[in-house]
Amino acid sequence: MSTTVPTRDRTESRRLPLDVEALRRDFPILARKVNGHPLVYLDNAATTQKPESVIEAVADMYRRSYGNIHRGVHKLSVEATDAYEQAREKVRGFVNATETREIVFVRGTTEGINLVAQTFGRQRIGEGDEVVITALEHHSNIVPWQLVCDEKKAHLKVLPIDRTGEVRVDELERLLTARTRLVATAHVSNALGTLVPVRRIVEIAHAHGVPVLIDGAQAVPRIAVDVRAIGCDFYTFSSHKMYGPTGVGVLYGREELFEAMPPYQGGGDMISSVTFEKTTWNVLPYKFEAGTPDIAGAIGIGAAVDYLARIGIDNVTAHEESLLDYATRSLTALPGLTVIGTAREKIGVLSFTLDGIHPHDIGTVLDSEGIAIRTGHHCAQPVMEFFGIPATARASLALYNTREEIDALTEGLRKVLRMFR
Ligand code: C6P
Repeated sequence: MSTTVPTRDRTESRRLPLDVEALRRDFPILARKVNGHPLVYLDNAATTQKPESVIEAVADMYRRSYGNIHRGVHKLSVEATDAYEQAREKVRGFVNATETREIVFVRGTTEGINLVAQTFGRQRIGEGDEVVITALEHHSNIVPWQLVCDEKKAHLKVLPIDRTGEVRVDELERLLTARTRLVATAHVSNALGTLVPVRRIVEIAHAHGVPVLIDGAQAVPRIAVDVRAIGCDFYTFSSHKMYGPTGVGVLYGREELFEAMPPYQGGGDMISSVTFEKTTWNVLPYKFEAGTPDIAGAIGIGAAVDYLARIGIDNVTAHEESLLDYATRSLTALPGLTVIGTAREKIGVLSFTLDGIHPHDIGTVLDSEGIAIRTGHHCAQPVMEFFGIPATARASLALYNTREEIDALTEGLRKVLRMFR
């Protein structure tokens, strides 16, 4: 089992070109063929592929040291508990949280946001209060707030975006009132790739005494995230988008807020004592981890953190920036192609339309060439509505993608143009 990752030195910036060909060999699935072609996997915003070290860490736990955690005195339970808690410590270091008490394992970003909405939200939001989100949110950062606002007769307010897909942060001051209870924003948009200036948003919100939740699903695999430097109150992300297994994710919350929040779900492990008259809660973070968690998944996210730490997240950022630039230049040379989302600061995601051709047809033709992209509204229907389109085709990047794969995408799109024009 790999060792604990020390908290990163945030002044360090090791920007080295990635040896992508060597890294690709870490991902067994990248060697397969799809429809007779080498796989070109460009659907990384939906989910990333897994390196052997993550697959092995999960398999190894089931093979050699699997038991339920926090419950047994026997050897396997103790080993599993140690490994699970070691993974929590790795995640803590990865996002630079102060304490492991501030790191709760959840099922993913969606559950992280729902947890905050159903605990902090239901406790703090009352009739006539307000929650502010942005216009580029994934449904996971819209619907949980609608549920609470409907229940509490509170108002959901939306910070607009401009035609490039940048959040109008200059409008935030105007939206905040004495009734605002929370600001919730994505760090990186899954539909547009916009990198949202979250530090600035936190600064403005905090000046009004308003806490901030950040949906980091698309940021964590791509850029260094330091929750203390950002200053946010909650930060949540999914393992499966950062080269870890599905079924597990992380909710970071400032200890003081977590302490004051009621539990999310009731069950085993989240209690300190239970009688029929009264139950008291376990300490953090266990208060929010009812029932047997995804133990192997947590080990897997720990292995994913190790993997990213070995490569250096700054190197991943540099690689994806350069690849996005190359992809944007290549694709915009195609006739009738419009990039949706042209923010000055963008990472990892290239959404586009081709005049007169439905994105699903684009996706189907590309699939026949072994190229995987996502088509549709990307669970961000309000973004599509804003741009007046039903859907986009979306290529999204990971550390293992290459310029040759972008060339294959460009060639595939030429084929689409020949077929439909
Ligand atoms: N976006 C995409 O193809 P879960 O499903 O809980 O792991 O993540 C939800 C989620 C929340 N916020 C953002 C910004 C996201 O991108 C996602 C997942 C995938 O874009 C699947 S819809």
